[in-house]
Amino acid sequence: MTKAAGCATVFRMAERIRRRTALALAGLAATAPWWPRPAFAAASPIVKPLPEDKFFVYGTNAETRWEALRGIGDVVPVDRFFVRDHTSTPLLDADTWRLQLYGTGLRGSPTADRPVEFGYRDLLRLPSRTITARIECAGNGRSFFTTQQGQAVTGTAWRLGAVGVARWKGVPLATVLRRAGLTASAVDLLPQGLDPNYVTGGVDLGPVRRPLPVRKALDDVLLAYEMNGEPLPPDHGHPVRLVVPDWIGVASIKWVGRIEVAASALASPWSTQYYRLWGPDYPPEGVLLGRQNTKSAFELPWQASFDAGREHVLTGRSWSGTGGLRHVEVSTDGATWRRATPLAPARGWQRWAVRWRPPGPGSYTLRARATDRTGVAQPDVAPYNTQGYLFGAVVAHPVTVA
Ligand SMILES: Nc1nc2c(c(=O)[nH]1)N[C@H]1C(S)=C(S)[C@@H](COP(=O)(O)O)O[C@H]1N2
Ligand SMILES: [Mo]
Repeated sequence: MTKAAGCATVFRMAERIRRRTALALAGLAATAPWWPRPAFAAASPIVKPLPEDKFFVYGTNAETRWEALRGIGDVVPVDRFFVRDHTSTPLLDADTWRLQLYGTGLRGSPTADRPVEFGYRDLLRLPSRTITARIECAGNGRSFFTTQQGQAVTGTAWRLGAVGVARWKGVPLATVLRRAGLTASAVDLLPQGLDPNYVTGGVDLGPVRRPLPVRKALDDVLLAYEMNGEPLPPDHGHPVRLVVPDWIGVASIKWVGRIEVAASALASPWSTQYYRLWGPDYPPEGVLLGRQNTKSAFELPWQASFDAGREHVLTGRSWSGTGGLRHVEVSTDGATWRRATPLAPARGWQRWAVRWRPPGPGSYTLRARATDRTGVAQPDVAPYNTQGYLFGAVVAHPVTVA
């Protein structure tokens, strides 16, 4: 297929999505506050089906069940990819969508009401890049602070399924920033979503937005318009989202509509109030989160049951935001560890397997522990923080043998 034909196909697919959702687009901003009004809030916060065999649903969020990844390659299909919405999935029209860039870090310091603009077709015409990258919520594993360490934390009580790997196609953010007139004095970006404002405790915090250092933006961040070979689905940011490899999920702003580019440091509630580490082990002002940590999970249901008297193959995955893994070990008796066999190739995360013949009927605890490229292994205990971010300790996975 020629490049132009490829674009046309993508565009036709996008067009089909657009027609299906056209009704939703009636009332776009009549009166404009300083941010664009939310285009539309769907009746259900998440648009795609969330069958019980693939997801746990918590309000506006849906967690992937790990057993739904068994036998699946590195790339997680959309039908089981986790969703984390602060409010609800908006249905946006790719034809009228605009990316607006403004701020003191761009040549001529364009203002928010006279921004530099790119349309969907403008992005499709720019040189594209395709990457396999993981998106993982900073709160993934949060429930284990409570169930494993007896600590109270705030936020969605995920197990380990707030993570997924996909093939993302789009335009490097660096390309768009340079075309928008990025200057050498730019330090921070503030990408923001077009989903409804996040309101909590009676306070309107505005659109979801979080500062991103220019250094990271120029390194490997993508403005993605395709996921696994299809136009981005509504729940994952249609028509365009950021993909910020190895960083906590909230950096990967979905439904991105505006990006402030500033010659000074930027902040938002997502960098001052949320997504910081607070607790007795941290300084009073907290620690700003950026990179993800190292985790491991078995491709098994919680409380999985196994037949006694025969050998089983346990499979799982390990991953790290610190740039690759050395090895993974598994323990089935709480005392001894053996190396898991890596399943090649590893893109986004490392799949692995170990054989297990349970010694007899009863309850067992399975554990998997990854060691990252720098030689740091997952610890037994995760350092406590009030909002339960970055649970990186080894998870005790209960199973029964009968
Ligand atoms: N605009 C916008 N972007 C967003 C969010 C959101 O609610 N609104 N959630 C963030 C969070 S906290 C995570 S973990 C990821 C989840 O991406 P996914 O829903 O595609 O899995 O999107 C991020 N981007
Ligand atoms: Mo998240």
